[in-house]
Amino acid sequence: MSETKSLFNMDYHIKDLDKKELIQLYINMLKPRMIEEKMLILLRQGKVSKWFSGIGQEAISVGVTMAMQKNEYILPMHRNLGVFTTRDIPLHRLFAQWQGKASGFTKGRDRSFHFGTQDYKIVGMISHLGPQLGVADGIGLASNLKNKNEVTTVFTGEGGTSEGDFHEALNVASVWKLPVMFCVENNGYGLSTPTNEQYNCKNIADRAAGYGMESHIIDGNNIIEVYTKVRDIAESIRKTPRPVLIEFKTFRMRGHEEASGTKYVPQDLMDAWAKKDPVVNFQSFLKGEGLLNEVEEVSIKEGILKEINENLDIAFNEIDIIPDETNELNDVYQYFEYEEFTQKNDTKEVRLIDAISDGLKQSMQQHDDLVIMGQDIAEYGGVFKITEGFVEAFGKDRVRNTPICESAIVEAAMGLSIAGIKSVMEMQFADFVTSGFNPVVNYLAKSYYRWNQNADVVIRMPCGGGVAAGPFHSQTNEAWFTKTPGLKVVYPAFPYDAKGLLATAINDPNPVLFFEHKGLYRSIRQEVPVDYYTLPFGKASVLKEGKDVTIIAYGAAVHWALETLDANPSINADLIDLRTLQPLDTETIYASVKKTGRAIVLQEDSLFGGMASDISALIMEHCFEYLDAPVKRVASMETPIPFASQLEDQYLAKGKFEAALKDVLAY
Ligand SMILES: Cc1ncc(C[n+]2csc(CCOP(=O)(O)OP(=O)(O)O)c2C)c(N)n1
Ligand SMILES: [Mg+2]
Repeated sequence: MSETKSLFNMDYHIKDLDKKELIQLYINMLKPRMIEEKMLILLRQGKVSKWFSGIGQEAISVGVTMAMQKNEYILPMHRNLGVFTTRDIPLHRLFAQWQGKASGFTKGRDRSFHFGTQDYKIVGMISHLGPQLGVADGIGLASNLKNKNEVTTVFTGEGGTSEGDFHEALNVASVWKLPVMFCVENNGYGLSTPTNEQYNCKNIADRAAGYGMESHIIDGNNIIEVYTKVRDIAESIRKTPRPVLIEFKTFRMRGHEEASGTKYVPQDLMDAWAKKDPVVNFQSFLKGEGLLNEVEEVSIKEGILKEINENLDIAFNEIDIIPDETNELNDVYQYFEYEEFTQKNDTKEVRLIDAISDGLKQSMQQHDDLVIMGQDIAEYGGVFKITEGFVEAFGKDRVRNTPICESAIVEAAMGLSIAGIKSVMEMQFADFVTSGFNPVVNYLAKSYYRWNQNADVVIRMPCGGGVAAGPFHSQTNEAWFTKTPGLKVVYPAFPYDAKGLLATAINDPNPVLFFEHKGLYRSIRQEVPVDYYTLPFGKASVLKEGKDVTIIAYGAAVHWALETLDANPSINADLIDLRTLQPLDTETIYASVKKTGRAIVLQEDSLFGGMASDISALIMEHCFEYLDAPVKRVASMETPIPFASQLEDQYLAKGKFEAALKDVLAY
């Protein structure tokens, strides 16, 4: 077969493709087109909710998916229906997903294409667009670590390339030589914003040079060009793992979403691109070449229409979900059967920092594919030296220095989890989690609830004040995370707890934020079992027992309370160290308050919206009749954390605790 032009002069260089493959490409493009045409009718009838059209862009979804192997992950966007249909997802499940029915992929919990499915190796987007680029990095990393020679493909629009996630993901992929195809569908607009208001380089592909990465520009409306070029690029990546940036030139033929229209798009632009319709052109080419006749065309269309209608019937006939609170709550966290490893008698006195380091090292031995990632953690040993000697013991594959890309590394950890690998990320300082905040609270936290994909990730958070480090190296920001369903939050105050709880955090398949108080790292010592052991989440420890008042604290505040009690031996108090904040051991709190009738909650964070407030409210709701005094919260000042030590001393709650405790007792 020769090189031929289609009706509107699109060049098709069909190379080695035979008739069967060409017809398959055609069918695979026609199916999403016909589904969309049906959806537009249903949308007008109010039978489906929002719709983001991929009409005119089918060649990209279909060509790319056909170029991938079925075992390779694809991370599509909101206009990539063709990815889902080409992977042969049963249409009734797709339709059920769009109608919020149980047989969709998210049990009605998320809409449209916001889902993933391990069965089809598809990882759907979250609304924030960019984060999946870094998730693809993690899946690519897993392929390299397991020598799988698989390519991961991730999509974004040109609008999404303006997000920091894009820059971070490409940078990490390039530095780590990850086998990821970054596919940018440049369709002229991001919502109403044209490309000249979105970026200021000629081609998005040009950016690859800046990341030290290969790039290609492909006519996204030409199915043959998309398929054959991407097939060759993918094959080459499998042989030589590396990231490649591909810019597909295409156009968005309908509104951003159906209700919003296209008034802002110049008509001549629309007309010019209509002539490049990927389906119409390819069909005319096939007919011109004698590869498709009228009878075959009609039969193909009838077949697809029948499939659509039959599957729509199945989805429409499915009953609506009946809400059940227990079902919802049970799916926030993956079930985890805590396994107790009992400590041996052999103990050694160590500092908090040593306990964490030993615990981490033993978990690396326990789980032989556990990966740890963080800034300066390899040869340098981390800024606190927790991972000193780890590279020598476990190698650079498993002990990974990262670029300063907090978002991309949290996302990569998510990707590793999708590919079945546990990871621990060291946030250099807990303060810097803000630069990776979105993927923590929106991706890691919500993934299991949305589509039953756990995030087997621990983020270590060196935190806390009292070290004269100023507003950006002293925060204790646990309340940002205890607020978010889906995350577990651990906050030990002692070496023994830190080591055992870290082991459990790593065993637990859910995302865990593990707070480590920097001020305690080298100041607190304890006899700690030498061998590997675990401690359960959700069990506070009662450090002192007394009958007059309940003191509830965690982290450094536990030590402030201990000092206060040591200085006031006449005070007869229960002192509860929470150890984990999510899950929270309310049972121990309530039992103590019911005994003492008085409660004071001490936290290092500033007051409003912190743990102390919620614990106080819980005591009020559950123990009101037992209280002899109002519950007291003691916390740091409502200011950022100041640097100068006399200001910091004034800021911290420590200095206010003793008086407040005496007030509660005297009430
Ligand atoms: C972080 C974030 N900011 C803004 C939006 C709103 N939004 C959703 S899609 C979109 C346009 C995306 O444009 P582009 O990446 O070019 O993809 P296209 O829709 O053109 O396929 C915008 C602004 C969002 N979902 N997330
Ligand atoms: Mg766009």
